[in-house]
Amino acid sequence: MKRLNSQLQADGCPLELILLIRTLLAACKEISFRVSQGALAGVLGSTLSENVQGETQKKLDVISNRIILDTLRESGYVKAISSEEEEKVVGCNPEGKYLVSFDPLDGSSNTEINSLIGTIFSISHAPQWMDADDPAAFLQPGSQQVAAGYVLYGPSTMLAMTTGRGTHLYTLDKTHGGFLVTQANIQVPQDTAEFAINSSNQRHWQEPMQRYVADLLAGTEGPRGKDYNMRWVAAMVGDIHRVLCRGGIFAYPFDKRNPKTPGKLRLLYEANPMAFLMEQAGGLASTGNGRIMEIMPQEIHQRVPVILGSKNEVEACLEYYK
Ligand code: FDP
Repeated sequence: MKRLNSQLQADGCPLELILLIRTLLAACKEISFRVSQGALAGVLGSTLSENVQGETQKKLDVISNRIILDTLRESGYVKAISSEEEEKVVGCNPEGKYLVSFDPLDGSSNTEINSLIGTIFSISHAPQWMDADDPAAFLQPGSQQVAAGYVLYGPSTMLAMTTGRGTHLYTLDKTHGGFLVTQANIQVPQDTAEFAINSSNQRHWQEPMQRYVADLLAGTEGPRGKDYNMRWVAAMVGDIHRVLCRGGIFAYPFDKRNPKTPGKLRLLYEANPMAFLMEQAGGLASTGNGRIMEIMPQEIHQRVPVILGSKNEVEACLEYYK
């Protein structure tokens, strides 16, 4: 099986980006180990603090954030970091070529039940004329990403990653500590009969999403003419991994509750990297009103509505928004 390095070289990745990715993945391997220790290492449960999003931080959120921050800061490849768990941009090496955004532990409420969690990351070029701690450097559309992916801490530790030449799946071989390509150029099936959405928020959705999901639920008797199944891991990494592997549509749509947060998921370190992976695998990623990767961010913790997955199903959903 092909090793990570060979795949990145085959995809034409510059050396410094390869080194940065390997550094980031070294941090993820450490997180994978800590996560697998669970209660034995006393890492489960919550801290007494909240992050900038007003969410109670789990111990593993804090530990994972610290591992990635320290590893990237020491590497010298990174100019600045934006993390879900850091209110402000963290300036690193002023000469660093890259910006890294990440959610250190997505779906962290799943730690309590030993279920799927993961790290999501996005890498872009750092504008050289800006100060290392200038948040404006991160206000680039997702189409500017040079690499994006997630590491899923499940029964196997898996990596899904793209550098713009297809999306590849890797599995961590713990016998030698390397990621091996286990599925190159994965393609999301264009059609599906599976959807993922938190239905408890239904009353807060806009009318197009209400109609779309009602039609899915109507099954063979409804306008879509087939029965759909619903799956919800409650960790975006887990739900997106399923959609990548066997198709589906995942939505965390526009939510009318708070006009300042029209969606739950964060653009820089959740929506953009997942959109890049999905598009590189032949799928689509939209807010309902446009391509996610074309959004010009206004601030680093911006939230956006997300609809992504199998091409034909996302297109069918977007018809309701026209
Ligand atoms: P979590 O807050 O547990 O980190 O990132 C937000 C996220 O998980 C996503 O991974 C997940 O899809 C979503 O929130 C689930 O939230 P709800 O249970 O509120 O729907």
